[in-house]
Amino acid sequence: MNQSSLQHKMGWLFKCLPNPMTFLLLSVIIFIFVTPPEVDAKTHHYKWAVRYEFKSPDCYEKLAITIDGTTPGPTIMARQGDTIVVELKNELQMENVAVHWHGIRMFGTPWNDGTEGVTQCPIVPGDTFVYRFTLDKPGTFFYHGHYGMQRSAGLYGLIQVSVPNGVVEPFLYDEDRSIILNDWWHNSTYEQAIGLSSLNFRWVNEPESLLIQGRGRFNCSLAEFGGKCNQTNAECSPHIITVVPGKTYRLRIASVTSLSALNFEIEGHNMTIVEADGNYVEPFVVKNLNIYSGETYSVLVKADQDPSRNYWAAINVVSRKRTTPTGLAIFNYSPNPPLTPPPIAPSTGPPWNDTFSRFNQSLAIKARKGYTVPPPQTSDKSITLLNTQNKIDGYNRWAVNNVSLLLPATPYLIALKWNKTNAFNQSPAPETYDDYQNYDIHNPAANINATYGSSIYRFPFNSTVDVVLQNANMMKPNNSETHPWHLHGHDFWVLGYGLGKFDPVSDPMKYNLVDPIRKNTVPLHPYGWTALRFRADNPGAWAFHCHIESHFFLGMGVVFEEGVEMVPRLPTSVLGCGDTKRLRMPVKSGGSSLPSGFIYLSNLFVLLLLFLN
Ligand SMILES: [Cu+2]
Repeated sequence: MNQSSLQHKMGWLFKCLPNPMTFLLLSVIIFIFVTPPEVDAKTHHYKWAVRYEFKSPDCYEKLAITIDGTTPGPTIMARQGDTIVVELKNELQMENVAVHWHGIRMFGTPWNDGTEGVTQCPIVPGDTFVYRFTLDKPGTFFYHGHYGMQRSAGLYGLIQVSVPNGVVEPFLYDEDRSIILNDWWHNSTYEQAIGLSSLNFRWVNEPESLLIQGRGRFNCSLAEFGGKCNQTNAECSPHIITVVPGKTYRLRIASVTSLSALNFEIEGHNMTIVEADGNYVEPFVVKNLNIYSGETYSVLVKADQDPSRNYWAAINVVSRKRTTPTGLAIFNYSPNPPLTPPPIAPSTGPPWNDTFSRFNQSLAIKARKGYTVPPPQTSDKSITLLNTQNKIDGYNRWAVNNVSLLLPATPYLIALKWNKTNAFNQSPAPETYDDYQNYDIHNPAANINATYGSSIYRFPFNSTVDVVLQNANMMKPNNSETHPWHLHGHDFWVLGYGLGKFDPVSDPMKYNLVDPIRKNTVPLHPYGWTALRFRADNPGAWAFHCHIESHFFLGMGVVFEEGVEMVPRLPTSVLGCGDTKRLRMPVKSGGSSLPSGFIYLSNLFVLLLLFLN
């Protein structure tokens, strides 16, 4: 029996009993009848201090958000079924914080998703918040700031989840290497945020540098204040990927960029893509990999070239006109000196505007044979989300179906659980856009005005939902951008991509219902559409948004709710803002007001979901 069918069959039980009694009773039943598979599951404890420090990741010094002094922060390495506990202390002094665990579905702990405004109140300066969650699947994931634009200030790191002991993956390799990719600006995130949200709009512009594993290289002769840029600073010496000739490496690549779509390649080496967003994919060989913000991939690379020299690992911007120099790391064949530059110039990547080849790469990724979880063959509901750039009262915004999201002061999950109906607009969010038949996606909208909104989409628990993302022209003629959309709390099936306007009659007939890839982040290509299907089987409130930091900041997102009545009483640690100021109770260390037996039972519930998944 798979997880969804069990949840479906038990749906009546959830409906019949009030919470949290439902939850307790179910947990006891589970405890009696099920032996969890990961008997050796561990709990990993971390204590992190988040603060601003002067850093020079691309040789130019600026303030960056660090975790225990580093950006990227520490890599979390654990196994499927393990529990992660992060005691996060906000030492930013003048700024709130929240950290999202990207790709981890948070079964049973939706309040620990880390999305400020959706699942929790922000962590105020000086406060400590305890994130506790279970790693529901193996794969490559990451974490990042989800308050304001803190990801682009450097608050991010990798999560590497191995298969449980005794489980074998469907490919072989000798060692792992982490490669986290980012874009980097010299302006502060304050300057960026205020510029974006001013009536006198200031765009963030293209990044000054691209970073590989937190390291890039800016040409200091271009720096306005030369004294702050130092090409000999050890912080900006290139990242080194050392390999032994003949061995095969699994490169775990994650893109946390704030704006850029990237193309990654290793000079002279083919890469075999085997994993995307924690899902096995049918292996296929590429010379280079397009990766969008919010995506992760594993690729296998064999060190099978001339071992007497080093090679470039290079990232280049695609899908936006390129002004940022290539980001470089050194693929170092041991025992060559790691910093010896390769003898030839690095690749400058494919043409930035070759949408077609990127579109084809999207189409080429299929679920791995033998590991395919076919999607439900029909859906209960379909919504269409038009992506547009708009004006509201003269301000530049991004909108979905002409509504630009404003996160309420009371986070959605809390408002829903505590029945704070004034916290957000209770009328349903729009399921399609105005004048759908006649809307011309290839030209700027006739009416560029949108409205602010805080409505959400509410789906019956366990229903199957289709989402069609529709791209369009921006306010400027002949411009349409790539938007990588990320769904919290779920993996969805990618049923199809198209270029042009989605046809609700003929396009669904072309959906891949056999072996679609499951992902948590997917690109919406310029002037194109992308169709997804997911099962609303994770009780909670979940953000679904463009992963470009400035686009989400300017309203490009929506919120989904399902089964919120099944979420047990929230820990008081997530409360304390908006309408919940008076609800927050003093908490002992540990960060949760729930009795420990209750937490134990909820962990059992999570283990059951893992077992059945
Ligand atoms: Cu976007």
